[in-house]
Amino acid sequence: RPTPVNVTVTGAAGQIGYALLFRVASGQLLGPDTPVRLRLLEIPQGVKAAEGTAMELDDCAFPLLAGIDIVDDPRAGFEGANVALLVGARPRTAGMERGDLLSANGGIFKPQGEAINAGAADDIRVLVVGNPANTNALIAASHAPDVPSSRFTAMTRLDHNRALSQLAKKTGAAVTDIEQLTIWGNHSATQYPDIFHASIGGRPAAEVVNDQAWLENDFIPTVAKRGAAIIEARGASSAASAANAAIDHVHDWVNGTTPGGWTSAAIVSDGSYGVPEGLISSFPVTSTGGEWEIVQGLEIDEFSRGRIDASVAELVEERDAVKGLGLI
Ligand code: NAX
Repeated sequence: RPTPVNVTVTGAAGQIGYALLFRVASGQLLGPDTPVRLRLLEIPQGVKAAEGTAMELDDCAFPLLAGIDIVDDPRAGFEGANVALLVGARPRTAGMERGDLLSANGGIFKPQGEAINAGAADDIRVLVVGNPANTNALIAASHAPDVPSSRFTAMTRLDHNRALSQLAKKTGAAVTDIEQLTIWGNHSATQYPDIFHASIGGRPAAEVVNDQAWLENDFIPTVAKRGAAIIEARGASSAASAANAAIDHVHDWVNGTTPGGWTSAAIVSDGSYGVPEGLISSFPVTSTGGEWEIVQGLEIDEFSRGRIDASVAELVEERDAVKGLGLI
């Protein structure tokens, strides 16, 4: 029997945690042949609820689940971790300024980055889900100097999946017919879902859609503001779909993307497409051998350029703000 992979999940008692843990334990994160040992990292107030979730995990008798530990100390949380899903974060509450939000999250992601640096396994792979995800990933990465920055990523896969689904609905295609769609930039309302390199059943997506007004006034805002629409409808933010996207992201990172296709993930920029080096920004990506790679050589027209630049400008602002706060 193979050695279990250590998967740490922060915010394990939250709603995404509840939707995520059962899928990790059932083998959907790493595949049907890989046993997992779960480490649930919560704040002290969250420990009891995490224990309840662990009881339910026990009650599933998952064949691949090799054990569960629950901790409230980041050092213990990341000791020996191979995969870290950083879900717990400080949400924006009424009256909170952006600086307050970034500071509060710096107080979470700085010690977590340090703990990953101190104790995680050499092959550690980190996915940040907790918002502001790109900048939280940047904070964590900057406090883990011994871990390659390519191991810190942030989630835009939910945005990617939302875009796939909207495009399928509009064109009557199956989601599996759509390829090479991209989310660029920040996981925020400025993100740019780009269909100009996508194909639907082998035809250029923009040609199949043939409706620039729909693209600008419907598709892009619907994808970018989907999170708010879910809150409005459900009375709670996206949880199962966010957990699903986290599973997709790590699964593809570890097992590889399908040949010829690509997906979207926020990874550290090497300067590609004019995105300043070091920012954690969403790109079209492939994964082989456990490493993300940015798809190169795409032609970016003026419309897309403006959208990408606007989202990247927001990431630069967030980076400068956390720099100003001494968080990176
Ligand atoms: P919940 O409020 O249900 O759960 C968050 C959990 O994190 C709580 O149990 C809390 O005790 C725990 N927590 C807080 N600080 C912690 C720390 N320092 N260490 C460990 N645990 C800590 O939120 P939930 O709905 O699960 O959402 C979690 C995060 O995902 C939020 O920041 C949310 O904004 C973000 N999202 C990101 C998405 C993305 O696409 N990147 C989409 C979904 C979601 O909105």
